[in-house]
Amino acid sequence: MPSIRVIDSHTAGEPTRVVISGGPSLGRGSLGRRLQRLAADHDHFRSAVVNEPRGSDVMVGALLLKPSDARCAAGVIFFNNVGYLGMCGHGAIGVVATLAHLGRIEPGEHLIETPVGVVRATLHGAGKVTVENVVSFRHRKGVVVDVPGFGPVTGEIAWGGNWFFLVEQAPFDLTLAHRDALTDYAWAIRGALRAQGIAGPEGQEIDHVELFAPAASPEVGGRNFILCPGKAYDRSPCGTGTSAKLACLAADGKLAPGETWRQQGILGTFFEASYRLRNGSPREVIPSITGSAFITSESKLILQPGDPFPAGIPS
Ligand code: PYC
Repeated sequence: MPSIRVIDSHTAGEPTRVVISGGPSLGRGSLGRRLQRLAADHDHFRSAVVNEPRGSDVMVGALLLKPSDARCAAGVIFFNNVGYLGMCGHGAIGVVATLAHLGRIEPGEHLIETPVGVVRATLHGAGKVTVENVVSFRHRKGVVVDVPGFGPVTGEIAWGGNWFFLVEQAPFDLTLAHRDALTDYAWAIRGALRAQGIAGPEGQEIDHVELFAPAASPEVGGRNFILCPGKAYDRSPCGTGTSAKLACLAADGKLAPGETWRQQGILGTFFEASYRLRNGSPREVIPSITGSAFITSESKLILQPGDPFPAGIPS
């Protein structure tokens, strides 16, 4: 009977399920190549791990793999209820905390290989981790999308390891009480971006929408609400979304290299973030995101013969 060993954690409220054994054999090669094989030949595995009845829409999966780059402590492919993520900030923090929980790494610096590049992670201890993310940049600003039911909405398109449409204001307060209205609004924006052909520089779909509200106190940079591609909202301030925000702030000269930005998420939890320049120009930044992950369970997922949902219930 196939069984899959997993360790669950949450980072600032957002869950990560790390698969430590029982994953499909993906052969050798870059993580990008192995991600293609996972998606093409084993997508049922993704769905079995994160979708109901074993998971939920909000769960982000992280398949631990042998890295192709020998400098790295681990390779990882992130996935969610509908597909695959290039990078995942809260997930990377969860992976590092999980490797520490397993006794595979000690506090200090470690490299983690992802399909979109190698990221540097520093384990400070007690689940607190800083992830130096992939190069992030703003692609366009002042982009107007006509959103059915809401009218024109202006935003920025930025890459932070995933593609984001960042909107400075929302017609509802960014509080948990408004999560359904915020979800509907962000989902309408996402649909309008797609329908109007607004995409990344090589036609990439903008599949994350990030809404902002002004900071409630001077030590907070801002509060956000992020809708992920499978219509689940990020419970954390979102590592890649915070990276995309840093890229926009840097491009506008609103945050200096090394300066701290405290990003608050919809649950009120924080990531601390800063950036360094990649090539001396604020057009490309290397963000660092610090947050804490907490282990919530160690378990074995079972795919029993006769189970009508061995591949989960598609989201
Ligand atoms: O933290 O980067 C992140 C993330 C992406 C999707 C959910 N969380």
